[in-house]
Amino acid sequence: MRYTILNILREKKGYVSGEELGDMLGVSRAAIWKSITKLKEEGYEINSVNKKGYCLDDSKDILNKHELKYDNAIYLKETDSTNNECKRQAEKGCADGLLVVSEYQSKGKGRLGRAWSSEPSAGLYMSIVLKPEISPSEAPQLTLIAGMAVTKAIRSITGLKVGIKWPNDVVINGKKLCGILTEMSAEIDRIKYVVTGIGVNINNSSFDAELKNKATSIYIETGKSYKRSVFADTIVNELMGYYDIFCKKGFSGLRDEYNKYCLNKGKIVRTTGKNAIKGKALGVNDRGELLIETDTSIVPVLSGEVSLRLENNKYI
Ligand code: BT5
Repeated sequence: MRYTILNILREKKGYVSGEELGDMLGVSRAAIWKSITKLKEEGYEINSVNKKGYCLDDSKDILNKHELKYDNAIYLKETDSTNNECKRQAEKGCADGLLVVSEYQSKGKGRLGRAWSSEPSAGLYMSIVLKPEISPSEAPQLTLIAGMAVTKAIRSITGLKVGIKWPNDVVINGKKLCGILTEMSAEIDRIKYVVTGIGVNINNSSFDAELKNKATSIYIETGKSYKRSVFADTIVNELMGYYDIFCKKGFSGLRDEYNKYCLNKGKIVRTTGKNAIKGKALGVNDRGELLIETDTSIVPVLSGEVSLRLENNKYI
């Protein structure tokens, strides 16, 4: 009942008396008061004024199952990692498209054993279970698709001109706003499931010394707070739209759009590690590999680290 009350207060955008709410729902004013108290405990800001009734301040960023429009979602107050929770759900046989969103991650993960800093209630931590009929070697393409979904969502919600640093970072002004981690469970030639995890810095007002120079948030870039639920729903909708195209046509159907978002394209990049190469990035091919034009040839890079040289000669 409390969410019906919440929806009414949201629609009315002003004071609604306890009596009116009681009449609408066929319950006593005391029952309304109880539900309002519960909503306040969940973090909603509801003003109660004698003789006027209740009024919702709808600007607050509250994340819970009710705030998520996407049907197949699990919301957790805390988990080790939303990727891990998705894997546990997938092992229990959950459906394709299950979304897990959490307020906080105690062991948020990046790639290669790195950590993802997960400030409680500031960032968005979400993962989705996908069961595409593709070969394991194509799974990294889902990371690219998730990057496109996040980029499109952030651009449409905030107007910020974010882009993708191949393969998995969504960045602006040389700083990282979002990271994506795709993991899979597979047999030699068949995927059992893929988990794509997305972390977006939304309302973080600062970062610790280690991240300060390389991380940013939507709040830092715009000066405005946003609702994480809006980002979660928009990202998952964009992602499912791209996923549909991907399942029908493969990554080749999305390559041109990816290249429009890809900040590496046309820039000098260098790979790291053994046999590192340096050259001009030409964008990605139909398999999602980054093509790098060196002095002698064009080399497709499958995955891994690629630094990108910005106009100020700095690498990110
Ligand atoms: C990533 O790894 O960027 C993938 C991050 C995926 C996080 C999501 S959150 C939901 C889901 N559940 C998880 O447990 N993970 C996923 P990588 O490219 O390896 O980058 C990791 C590096 O980014 C770290 O070593 C830091 O330098 C930096 N970093 C850590 N936390 C950050 C943050 N909040 N914002 C920006 N940069 C961060």
